[in-house]
Amino acid sequence: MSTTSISHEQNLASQASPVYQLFGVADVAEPGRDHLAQVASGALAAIRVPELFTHEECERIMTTLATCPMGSYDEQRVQPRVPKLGPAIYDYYGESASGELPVSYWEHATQSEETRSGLLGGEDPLPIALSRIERIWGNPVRRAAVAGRTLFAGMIREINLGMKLHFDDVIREVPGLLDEMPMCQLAFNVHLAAPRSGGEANVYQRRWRVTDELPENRDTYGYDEKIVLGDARAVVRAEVGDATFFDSRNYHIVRPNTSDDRRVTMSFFMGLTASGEITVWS
Ligand SMILES: O=C(O)CCC(=O)C(=O)O
Ligand SMILES: [Fe+2]
Repeated sequence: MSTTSISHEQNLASQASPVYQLFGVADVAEPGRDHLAQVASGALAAIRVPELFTHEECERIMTTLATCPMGSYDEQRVQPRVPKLGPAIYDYYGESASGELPVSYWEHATQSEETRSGLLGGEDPLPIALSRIERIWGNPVRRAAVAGRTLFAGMIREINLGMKLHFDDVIREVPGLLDEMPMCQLAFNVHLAAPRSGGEANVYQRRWRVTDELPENRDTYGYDEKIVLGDARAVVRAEVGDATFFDSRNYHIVRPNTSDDRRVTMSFFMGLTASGEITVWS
């Protein structure tokens, strides 16, 4: 466990040239491009934007969601089970190595798009999130594509039992799949329902390295927590309506929800492209 009390801005160098840790979590009520740039460049572990969605918007989505059946990630692969609405590229990794997504992805995408687009009292919460991110970024934010076809984005996910230590990096997981290669991948989660205790995301200052694939370091779809022992850790808590952004290529874990409340997010990845635009997908 990292219990360091070192200030992220403190010079930690034991030699003449200065070194700064720069792995804090910033709460930003009025976010701008620079905050996202700091996360993307590794100068911040995460940012939390309080109430990107209003409580009323979250409640309306949660009410409609109660009427929608949820699927889950492949339960052979992802345990404990994570209920979700909408396909993730991750669901099709094994089948997308050829640079295409299978027909079943597109079918699932079309169905889920219909459900998601009515979640906010008949309105679609995704374009609302995208326009709010666009305001922060100051450049277009649009959906990512594969062979010219728009990908699904805006998965609704309920992680009550936690998620194992893992990273998300589409260019490492399915090289060449996206039409436009992102230079950096951020995880976006807006919290539609938040637990009173537990459910924090922990982000580690640690990217994938090849020795992580040794069998003793793997834990089914995730990785053994011993690989991040000694790495700086940032704890990301969120309340209803808050949006969190972190570099998903850093290892992260979601701790179990220890309350009776639900932990529901609308989630997608954001790719920062060379043109300065952001593309999103789930
Ligand atoms: O729910 C969260 O806080 C993070 C989940 C996650 O693993 C991700 O968004 O990549
Ligand atoms: Fe993740």
